[in-house]
Amino acid sequence: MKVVTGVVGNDIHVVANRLIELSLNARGFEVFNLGVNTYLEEFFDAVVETGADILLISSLNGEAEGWSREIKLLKSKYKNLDNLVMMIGGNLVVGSADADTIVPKYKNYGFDLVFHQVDLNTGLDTLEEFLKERNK
Ligand code: B12
Repeated sequence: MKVVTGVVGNDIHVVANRLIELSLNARGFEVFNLGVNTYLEEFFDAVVETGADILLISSLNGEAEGWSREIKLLKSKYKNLDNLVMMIGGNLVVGSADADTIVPKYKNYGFDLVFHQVDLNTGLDTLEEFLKERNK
């Protein structure tokens, strides 16, 4: 399956992004890594261009919260994205807040899978379970 990934907004934390690419490759996904400093339009354009099944967004400095509010509106401008699996993780707020507050908020923004301060392998295991259930 194809995954588009990258770090949203003006966020330059690159280490997790590289690990995500390597880990997805090791699990057999085809990865299109847009890297750091990526804007939402660029993510959706890349999904359309590559025919990706999954969009995996990272945020380390927390600015995803601002950007994510625009997702529903932006996504509605693209065709054929109904089956796209939307996943996000990293530090999903500026400052601190617990996952019980953050996860429902991001689900409401349109994400299927949300991981606030969860390690990458746990997140990718959950993604694989999610895909297995969905394809039953
Ligand atoms: C190194 C670092 C930097 C370097 C980045 C160098 C580079 N080019 O990558 C420099 C010094 C440039 C930097 C700058 C800044 N930083 Co900085 N930085 C860090 C630091 C120390 C380590 C980050 C790192 O690389 N970790 C190693 C990787 C492997 O771990 P990770 O990032 O945590 O990623 C794991 C998980 O988050 C998870 N994950 C990540 N994405 C996803 C996605 C999914 C789907 C899943 C499941 C999991 C997942 O998987 C990874 C592996 O398990 C952290 C603090 C810390 N100890 O984590 C702060 C930190 C991320 N930085 C922070 C901040 C605030 C900044 C600045 C705004 C500081 C400033 N005032 O200028 C700037 C931001 C610049 C910008 N435009 O983005 C904050 C963010 C806080 C927040 N969200 O509220 C942190 C947490 C420090 C802190 N405690 O305040 N930073």
